[in-house]
Amino acid sequence: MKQIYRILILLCFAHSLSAQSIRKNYQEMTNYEKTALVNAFYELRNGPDLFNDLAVFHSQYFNFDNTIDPTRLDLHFNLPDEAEREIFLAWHRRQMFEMEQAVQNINPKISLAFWNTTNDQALNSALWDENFMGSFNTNWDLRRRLGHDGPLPTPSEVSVLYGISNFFQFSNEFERRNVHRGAHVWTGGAMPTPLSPRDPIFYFHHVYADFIWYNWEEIHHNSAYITTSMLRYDGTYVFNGQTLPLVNPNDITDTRSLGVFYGSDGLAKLNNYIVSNTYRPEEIFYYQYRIEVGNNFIIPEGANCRIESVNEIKLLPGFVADSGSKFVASIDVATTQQRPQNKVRAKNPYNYDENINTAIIWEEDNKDDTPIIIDSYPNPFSDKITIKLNKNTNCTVAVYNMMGGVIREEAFHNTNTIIINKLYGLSPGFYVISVVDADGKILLAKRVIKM
Ligand SMILES: [Cu+2]
Repeated sequence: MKQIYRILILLCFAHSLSAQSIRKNYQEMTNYEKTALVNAFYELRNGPDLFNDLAVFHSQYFNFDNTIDPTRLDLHFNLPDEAEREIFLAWHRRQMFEMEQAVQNINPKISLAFWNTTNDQALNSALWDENFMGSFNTNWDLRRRLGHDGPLPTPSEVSVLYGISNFFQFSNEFERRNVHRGAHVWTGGAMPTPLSPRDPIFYFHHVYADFIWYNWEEIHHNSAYITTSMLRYDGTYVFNGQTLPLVNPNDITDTRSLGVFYGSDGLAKLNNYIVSNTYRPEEIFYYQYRIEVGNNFIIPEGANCRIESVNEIKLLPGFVADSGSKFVASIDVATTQQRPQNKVRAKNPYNYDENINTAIIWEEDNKDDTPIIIDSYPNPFSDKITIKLNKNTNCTVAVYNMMGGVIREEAFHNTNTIIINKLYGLSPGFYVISVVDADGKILLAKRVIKM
């Protein structure tokens, strides 16, 4: 097979095309990137207002306890008992991507960035500078109360998450405890409410959550969902005259499928990726520190890719630019020198709605070790139902008909796999199964259908 490497190392000063992204800690952004991102956020609120649209959607589908309306889908807290509806990490990943695309439509040189909440906890952190995230508080009426209702997470709480090998268990612990919850309650104002996506800091927080998932997936390689579509990204939702595509959460468990990479501590590794120009006519990967490209990073014939750094780009074995592709690697000094003008930061307060701007009742961060359901199937069922738990447990399983009558009750001892057999005699229709542990705590209450 003949391969021709076309590599140009250029010095250049001005760009106008569009980007994919290398995301990083905001502390690794250049001044150019910081100002450009703030400008883009202000620009977005001039309409169509994606901040408000994402926030209102997020609040409308925030969470419905299955006792309120078991048929209604929602974004949060589906684990442990509704694993078949779980979408928390994937939905927020796609939400970050939607915001990043909107930002890049304004300025293709910039990406979203993250706030490492485990080591950046000072009230006077550069994060909250008037020139960075600070000005939004008054201009958009966010009513932050930094540090009031903390705490932020510790590094060891993140390590604990990396140590969990089961995906649903990881996701559940992540969502309910400090690593996710901390930034919401610590920031205050809109952030602990279902309208949290109104605050730009929400995106810095959820990009950090996405980075943690990205790292977890690099370790465990087993993120997987039961459902195959997601609210908003189900092929029917229209924003600004465009129907958003259907997204199977299993298709985005690797950020590369969205053209997204993460850099940290001065190094970004681009690998196992085929440039497709799916979202952008030219894919730009920008990171001001060292970029290493290789290990199956492929630019096929007809594809168009640019890699930019301020310091160093290293092409490693496994980097392929095919004949007929276009590839430019450039060391760009302009971005460090030119700070774009601050755009006018117009006041643009949200309508403050007491009903929605009420803090969520966040799950207590109790370190209990209650067993959780990691799978229950099939649903619909014909003759048996299997329920898998993350650990051995003593529990009681009951099957009810829709009138509340007990059809079956069975105790299980020291097992992590519960099989309820011989259900073929039941007439077709709806039933409810419950699993209650030895302390009387409900582990599962779920509506099932008999075929
Ligand atoms: Cu959320």
